Amino acid sequence: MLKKRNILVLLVCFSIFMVSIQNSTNNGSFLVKGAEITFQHNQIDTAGAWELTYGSKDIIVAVIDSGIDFNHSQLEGVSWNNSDEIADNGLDDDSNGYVDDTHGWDFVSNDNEPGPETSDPIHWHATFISGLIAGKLDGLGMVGVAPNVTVMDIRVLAATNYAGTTLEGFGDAIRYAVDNGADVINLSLHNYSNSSYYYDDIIYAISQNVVIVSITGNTWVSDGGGREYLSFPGGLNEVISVGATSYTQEIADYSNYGEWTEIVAPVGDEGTGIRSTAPGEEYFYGWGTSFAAPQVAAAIALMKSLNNSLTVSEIRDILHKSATDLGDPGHDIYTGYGLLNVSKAVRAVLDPSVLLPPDDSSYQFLSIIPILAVITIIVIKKRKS
Ligand SMILES: [Ca+2]
Ligand SMILES: [Ca+2]
Ligand SMILES: [Ca+2]
Ligand SMILES: [Ca+2]
Repeated sequence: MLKKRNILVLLVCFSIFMVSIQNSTNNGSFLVKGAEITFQHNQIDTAGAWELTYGSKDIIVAVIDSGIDFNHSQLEGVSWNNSDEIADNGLDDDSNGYVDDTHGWDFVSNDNEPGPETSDPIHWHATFISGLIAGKLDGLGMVGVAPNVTVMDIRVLAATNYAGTTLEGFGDAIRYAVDNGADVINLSLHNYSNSSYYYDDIIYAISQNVVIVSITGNTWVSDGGGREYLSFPGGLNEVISVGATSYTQEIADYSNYGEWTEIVAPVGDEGTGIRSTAPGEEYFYGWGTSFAAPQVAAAIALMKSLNNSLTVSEIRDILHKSATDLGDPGHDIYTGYGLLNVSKAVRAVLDPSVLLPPDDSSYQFLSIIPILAVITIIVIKKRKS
């Protein structure tokens, strides 16, 4: 009986709304170390965070997605490697349940090569996400929010970018990430029905202090009625649900929303979007909430690079309080607590006082400035006369 239900679930799991691609140019970019810092870095103040850290190699972001092309020059040296596993000896040397898993696992084909294979092509989605997380800061191509962290490659999506595994397989993928040292898990995928098949694995991750970041999803309905739509795992209380904003910092036309929206990150408008890495040394533009979540996951990786003893709830609290409020004051259903502010979130790890509202004395100081200016003008006038 249970088996039959599993098969039914398999047929409906993970309808991923992604993203068309086209070339475009974005305004509002500036240069850091010769690299073009595009609009999203400008809006979330990535460069401010980099004054404290580019991330630590010890911090691992698991990208549970479509498989990553680490041969891309901007992703060189980014891949997690399982140092406890000996390659190609047919043995599970580290006894983690997976044979020869030297750099992640493919839960679609059930093999040790989550990345590109001739016989089993990957979709570009995960490579694009990995660039947004950890693309190198070398003045070429593009750069991620946390250019010095490590990315773990775990594949659950088939070459079509839709479900390639069962919901239990998805749960196993989460558990693999946790058991092999992930600090943050990025889940840029969603399903319209909740499932108990992987809920215990989500709970397990949180119990091991692993933060899970997911998406509000995209329904592409522009008339307003259909976009308030709950999907999973982003809709779970335990998971950070990230929506997307336009170039002008409004909720993007394609971004789902609701009470469960926790924070938003800039992806840009439908039809132009954001730039990142793609398989075969390519750069694509894409849009969708899939590319908002990795910016938040990378921000958390920077925070953990400074202090890896922060709890999941402490990290969420900092993200809420450091976010730039958008729309109606306070948390709202469209943009949650507001736009990701990486600089402020990272600073708050070392100095929580940056999260406090400005106190009265500083307001009084500001109000003195125009009075002083008026006095100065009067003095100058008097001297002239
Ligand atoms: Ca193993
Ligand atoms: Ca082995
Ligand atoms: Ca494979
Ligand atoms: Ca608000």
